[in-house]
Amino acid sequence: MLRGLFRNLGAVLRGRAIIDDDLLEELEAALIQADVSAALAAQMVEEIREQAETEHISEPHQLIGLLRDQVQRMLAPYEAPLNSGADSPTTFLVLGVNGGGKTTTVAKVAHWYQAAGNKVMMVAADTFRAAAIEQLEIWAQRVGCDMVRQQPGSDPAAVVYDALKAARARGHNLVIIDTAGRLPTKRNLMEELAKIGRVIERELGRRADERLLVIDATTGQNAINQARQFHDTLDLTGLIIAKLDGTAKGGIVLSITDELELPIKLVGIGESLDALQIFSAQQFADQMFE
Ligand SMILES: Nc1nc2c(ncn2[C@@H]2O[C@H](COP(=O)(O)OP(=O)(O)OP(=O)(O)O)[C@@H](O)[C@H]2O)c(=O)[nH]1
Ligand SMILES: [Mg+2]
Repeated sequence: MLRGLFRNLGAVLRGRAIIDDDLLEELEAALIQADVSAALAAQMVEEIREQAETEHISEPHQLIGLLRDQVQRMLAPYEAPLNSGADSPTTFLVLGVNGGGKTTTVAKVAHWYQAAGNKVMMVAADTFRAAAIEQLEIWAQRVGCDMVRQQPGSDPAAVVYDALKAARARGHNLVIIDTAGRLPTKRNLMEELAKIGRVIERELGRRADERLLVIDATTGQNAINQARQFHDTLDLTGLIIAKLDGTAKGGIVLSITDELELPIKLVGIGESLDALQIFSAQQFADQMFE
């Protein structure tokens, strides 16, 4: 359960008598503080101001309803289900910066599909970080799904190649690939991701059915540039916002969809296997002021 993603907005509106320029400026500042980009915050508040005027809304607390509807409207186009492949195995490639929540998300998604009766395989394509393979292995045991691994330090693209062959041979219908955390400014590491992408395309005859960037909701505006760079390399199909339970700054969700126009497929709301939700614009907007 999420609460108060825009906690500070409520604080601005509470105890105010009238809607004036002062209040609207504070509202804009509060949006920016909640990780909405400055340009978008200005645009949102301007829209609210005009709407309040035409609808003769004068009570500050009524702005909450306007904001909630506005956020819901803004985000509704970015709801989208996960793609499944034309042929088995459906393949998801999960990527992102260090520590964003990739491995945990892989486990949650695996758990979800496995519980729905799919035969899921996890792929330990983070061969770089010490203990990354063991971490995924523990998750695979908990989920009760198979995992393909190689030695630490081996070529991640080769692990993926093996995994896709094994999935076909053993009848897995969903392959979820965990990759090493990386900064998108690191050329060689981005090339490594591109290579994984090419191996998948060669083996499946199509690109990975989902190329998912996991974004840590607590990262702030940085996340937008990073996402753009990952998108340039892998032509992302969607975003997963992890750690949304750990922030009062839900604004990143607005900024990033506005900038990148990519769907948000899932949100992570905790560390356990079931702390995963399909992204809902309505739910997100409702939880803003709770
Ligand atoms: N509160 C909360 N914590 C999360 C969530 N998702 C992941 N975490 C925590 O974030 C930390 C990092 O998660 P990982 O899944 O290991 O992140 P990663 O992106 O795989 O990290 P690297 O492989 O090192 O790049 C762990 O302590 C997780 O328990 C979430 O939705 N909510
Ligand atoms: Mg990891």
